Amino acid sequence: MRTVARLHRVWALVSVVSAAATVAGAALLVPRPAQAASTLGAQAATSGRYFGTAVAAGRLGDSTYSTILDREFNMITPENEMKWDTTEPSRGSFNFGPADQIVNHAQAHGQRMRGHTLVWYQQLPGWVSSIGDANTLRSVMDNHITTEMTHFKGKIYAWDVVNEAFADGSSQHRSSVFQNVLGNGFIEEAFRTARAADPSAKLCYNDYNIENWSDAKTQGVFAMVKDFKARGVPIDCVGFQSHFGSGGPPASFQTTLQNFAALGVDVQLTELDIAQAPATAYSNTVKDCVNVSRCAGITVWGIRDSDSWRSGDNPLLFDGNGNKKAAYDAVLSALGGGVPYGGGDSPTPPPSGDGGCSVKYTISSQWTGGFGANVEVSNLGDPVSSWTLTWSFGAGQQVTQAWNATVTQSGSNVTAKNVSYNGSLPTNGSTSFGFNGSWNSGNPAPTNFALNGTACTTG
Ligand code: 9MR
Repeated sequence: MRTVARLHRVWALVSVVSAAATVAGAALLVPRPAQAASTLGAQAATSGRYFGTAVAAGRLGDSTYSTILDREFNMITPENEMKWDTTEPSRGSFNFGPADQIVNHAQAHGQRMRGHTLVWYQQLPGWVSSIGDANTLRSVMDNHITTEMTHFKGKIYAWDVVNEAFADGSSQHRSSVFQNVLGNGFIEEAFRTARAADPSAKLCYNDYNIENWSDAKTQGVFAMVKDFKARGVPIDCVGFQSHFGSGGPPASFQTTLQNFAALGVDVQLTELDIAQAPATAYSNTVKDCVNVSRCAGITVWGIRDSDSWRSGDNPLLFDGNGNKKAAYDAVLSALGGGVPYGGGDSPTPPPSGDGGCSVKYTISSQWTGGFGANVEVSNLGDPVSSWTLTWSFGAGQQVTQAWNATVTQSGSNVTAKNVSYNGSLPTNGSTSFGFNGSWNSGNPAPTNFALNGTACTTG
């Protein structure tokens, strides 16, 4: 018996060695595509971005889970562990244990952290939601922000300072104890307090259903960020949660990201998941980010389908066994394109004083009979407080819907006017707007743009 067992062992060893030799030989003869050697995090890093996931502390002991986590992801958001009900379950009594577990894991594996979240109407303990006195609530909120941020100081790349403060389908704040007791100013108060607590962390506003440019909620958040930037209220980034149906992102998502970025904030996709995870929907989403230079990175909301808060939708990049899905390959490949993070989304305009204007006209998508276009106009002359951009279509195209500008058309002549928030264009300032249109025989780009009557260069 002993001899037989030893023989088996020897044979097993020989098999392993010869299998390894075969694999090594094949690798020498048939070079694998470069992409196959990459991971989501490494591929995102080639353009200066990160690729992250939500992590649950309770799953770190699952080796399938942690193996994928450490191989693929270089940014981590705690799924629940930094929320108020966990971190301050009763007033002044803080519990950072579960979150520390995740932060320690991240530090040991070279991963950065997004902090999620300091002020949110959900997962909020009853002792907070029952406060009715403004002074008490203000001091409780500020103390919560300061204590939690101080605990993690220097370890967090970006904080979701305020989460989901806007009402669904509306440009107004939702009802919450913070809104109802402190009024509109609670968001500003939270951001100012956060900046003082950890000046090195990026401060984000995070929300869902703000991906479609024409939605009222998107416009409400946009107006808030614009106002914060104008008044010097500290804000560095906006998180677009990106919980999508199987169709993926709305057609205007890239425009939305670009318009927010143009306010001077980073944009991030913070909780991405897509029902049924179609490869194309994932690919489109990633492209919308990597085409915008201030889109800093993407976080998916969980690793395997079985880890997801919407597991019935199978919305993630790995199946329940930890195998890569088709969407994984689509994401990896889409991460390879785009512009560098922070690299500038448009060509540097000529020096001021040249006068005139330049226009970059991009057909962002085209299908039978229809197309979407983005128009970026740069003012190279004196500052203007309102603008009209005109052009004519050469092949019977017709604008059907526009955002970020009011567009009318008469015959082939198109007139686009600024909307309330983007009329002012300093010298060398630029703005973008988008539209959908129809076409039949052809869809050539217009060349005769004029800004307030002055001809523009194109390209
Ligand atoms: O994925 C989180 C889930 O485990 C929690 O039960 C839930 C509680 O509300 O929160 C989920 O995460 C949410 C995130 O914190 C904020 N945006 C929506 C996410 C999905 O509900």
